[in-house]
Amino acid sequence: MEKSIDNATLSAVENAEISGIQTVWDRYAAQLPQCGFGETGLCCRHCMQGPCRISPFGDGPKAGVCGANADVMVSRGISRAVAAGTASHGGHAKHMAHTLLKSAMGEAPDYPIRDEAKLKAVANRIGVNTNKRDMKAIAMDVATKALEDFSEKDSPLVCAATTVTKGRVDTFLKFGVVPTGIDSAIAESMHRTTYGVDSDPVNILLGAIRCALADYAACHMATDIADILFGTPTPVATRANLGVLKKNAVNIALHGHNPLLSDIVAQVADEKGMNDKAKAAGASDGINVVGVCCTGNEIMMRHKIPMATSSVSQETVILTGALDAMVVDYQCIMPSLSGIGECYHTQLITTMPIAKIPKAVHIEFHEATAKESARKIIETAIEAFKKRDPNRVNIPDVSSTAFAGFSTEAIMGALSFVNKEDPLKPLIDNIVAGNIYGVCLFAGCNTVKVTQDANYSAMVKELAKNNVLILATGCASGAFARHGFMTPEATQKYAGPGLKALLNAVGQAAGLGGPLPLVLHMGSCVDNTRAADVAVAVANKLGVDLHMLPVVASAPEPVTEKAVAIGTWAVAAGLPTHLGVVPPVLGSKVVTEVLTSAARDFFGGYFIVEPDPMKAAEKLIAVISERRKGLGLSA
Ligand code: NFS
Ligand code: SF4
Repeated sequence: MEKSIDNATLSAVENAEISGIQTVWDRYAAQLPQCGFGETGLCCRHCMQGPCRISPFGDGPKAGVCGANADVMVSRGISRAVAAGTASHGGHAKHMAHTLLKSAMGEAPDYPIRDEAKLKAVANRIGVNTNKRDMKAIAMDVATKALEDFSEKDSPLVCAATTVTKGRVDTFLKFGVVPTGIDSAIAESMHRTTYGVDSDPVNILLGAIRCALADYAACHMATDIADILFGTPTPVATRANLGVLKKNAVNIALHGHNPLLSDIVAQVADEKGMNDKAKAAGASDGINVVGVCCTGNEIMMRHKIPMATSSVSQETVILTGALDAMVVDYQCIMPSLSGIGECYHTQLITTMPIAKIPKAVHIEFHEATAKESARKIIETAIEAFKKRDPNRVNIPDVSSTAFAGFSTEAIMGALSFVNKEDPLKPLIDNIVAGNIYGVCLFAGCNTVKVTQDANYSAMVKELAKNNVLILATGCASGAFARHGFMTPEATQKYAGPGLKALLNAVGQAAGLGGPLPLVLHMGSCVDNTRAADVAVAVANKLGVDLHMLPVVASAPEPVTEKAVAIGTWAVAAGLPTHLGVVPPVLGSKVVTEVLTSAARDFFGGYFIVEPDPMKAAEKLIAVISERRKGLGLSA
């Protein structure tokens, strides 16, 4: 199998091979064949009588020592993955909410309220009085309400209940999956999946859905507060891929997730004093900040910072020999980075107390002194730059233009150029007329198990040709950005006639002088809720619920437990959700059946597992067609 279809990735990996450096692909090869028990979800280590395993082929024992059968093992495993994903997004969101609170109390001077309109909108939505109150008072109440969403309450989470359709709330109530606390939902999932608690696979899966809805609340909160503190994204043009590194600059990559770190480093990197220091060290182009993974998406949208790469190819940024510091916060950061950094002059800098990596320099990041920490980080990068070996610099000359920053507000803003009074009308009219056949949200990671970007690239072309409007978040955004799919040229090249006409009309009306890009970059993984917001607005306007819309989701190359949590809430939200990698559930007929079929009777959404990208696109188009028929539209 080819490692990637991205020439920059391939060139960097070749550098690694020449230098005898192991990358993620070598370590994957060393793991093969991977364990069939684990791959099918049929191993359990939840107690010390284990490990227990059940053969997926039906030979050998049919249950673990305690009697847990295949269905119990698999459902518990997937439920714990959802809980871990929710804990990740929850941790991120809580960090944001604490910072908003500190900002309101005057304890985080580097985090002013940047978007007062968003603050007011969120406040009004969650029931905080905004009438004649000052911003800090409103922010204090918003942060407090957000933090209350973490522990158990006697009411549904405000961040979820106020952002979905009435129909969804009713469905969630009917099946008893309304979470009443983000942290308590995670705790409950851990409890019910531990030794000797829940042994009913369907009940366990309903628990997983409840937890996934807590994940949705956390994601929505993280996005809302990021916009309040750093500004709601608006479309910007920037570039993506390893070619954005500069030979004559101090190159700093910001990798991880939370804009609390990356946004401040991006701001400080613009300071004249910092750039003068870099120049004094011999970097004639000053400081060049680039992004990796989701925090890269955050600063791409808000600061036009170019995206170096994402996800599975994160090591390649170091392999260019031109990266002076890799600065990380948390999540999706391979521990291998420190070893690879050591093969070069690259300084790995950890910043969060919960995410240290041996041999990295740890510069702890505190909200109270954020810019001070950011300066220290940049100075450390400048020191590392002095040790760079110019002979080992090999930056692939590969990068693409990428338009980013299509927040819900930005999309509505663009549509309002077409119809000021009723911005959704042009979108809905075009869906009804069939010019827009449906909508697909691409999300999730790149995985070593699939040729990097191959699924994204094949699927987007097929869907766009069939007039499906494409939205993207997370490392899906990264993939599309690197391959030039986030450009007006891609619209001209790949969009079907109806889609092209709409993207053109909106782009022209918005004064872009051309069409909107083929793929609309909606942000990081927590920003999947931005896409959900658009779907909810359309559903409300049409007076239908989400499970009736011709809207689908796809994670063609998923990796993380966060992706499992997001996929699960997408299904609960009523979306047919494609996965391009088989999750560890095949060991249980019951779980496989519930996730791919029965879930539909409960929530309208379900998983479509299809590793072949062309077949996956066909299946999604068929689903869209079916839903159009359901709404009485041309199919
Ligand atoms: Ni989402 Fe984003 Fe990327 Fe996957 Fe990781 S960075 S939060 S989990 S790998 S898309
Ligand atoms: Fe084995 Fe049951 Fe313990 Fe799991 S919980 S390790 S199946 S005995």
